[in-house]
Amino acid sequence: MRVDIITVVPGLLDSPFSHSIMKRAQANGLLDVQVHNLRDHTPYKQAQVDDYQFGGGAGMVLMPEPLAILIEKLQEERKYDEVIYMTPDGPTFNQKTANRLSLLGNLMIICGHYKGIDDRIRQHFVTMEISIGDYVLSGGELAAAVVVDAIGRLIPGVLNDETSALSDSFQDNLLAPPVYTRPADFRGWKVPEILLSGDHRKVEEWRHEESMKRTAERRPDLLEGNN
Ligand code: 6GU
Repeated sequence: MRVDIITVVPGLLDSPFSHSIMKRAQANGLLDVQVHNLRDHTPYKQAQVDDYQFGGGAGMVLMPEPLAILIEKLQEERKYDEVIYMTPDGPTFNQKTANRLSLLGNLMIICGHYKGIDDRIRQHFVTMEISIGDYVLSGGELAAAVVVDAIGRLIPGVLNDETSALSDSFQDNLLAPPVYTRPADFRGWKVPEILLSGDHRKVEEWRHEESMKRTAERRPDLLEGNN
């Protein structure tokens, strides 16, 4: 999967894809994340990319021209399955959306800053909008990192143990069960006996029950199928 991210703060995206699973996905050629600095593509002097909003009011807006120039330059190089705008007023991101996007080939992600981007870019280029929750971040970059991480780990071949994404919380609208590792007795706090039994069928039954219990306690909305 190829992901092109447009931002005015590229430094915010230096690290998120340089470690752990995202690093390995890129090293293995399964994921290619390219970050583009909008300022490198503006036709305006002093690398201007934003301006005051028409009608007045506080806060700058990313101008349409630099965005259109960069978007069209990228679109000349490849066809994008989605042109995504990160915005708190978009539909909330969830595992179902992550699953769908993980099967696509080329994604473009536009990060807004300040008050956002000129609405004409949303109307004429953007095919999909994403929010990561009901709170406001100072820009779309951290949200884009969240989305690319959630999608990237789902790309076939990225995780070592292919089944491990299947047992994630939310994959079946259930939260994951508790997990334990050595020692079996830590300060007198014991691991549930069944996990030490070696009876895989019993273990799976136990895990399923714990998932149900956890979900009922913490996220009853998931059991009601409201997500
Ligand atoms: Cl995608 N962008 C910004 N700026 N704030 C957010 C968000 C996105 N999702 C939640 N809050």
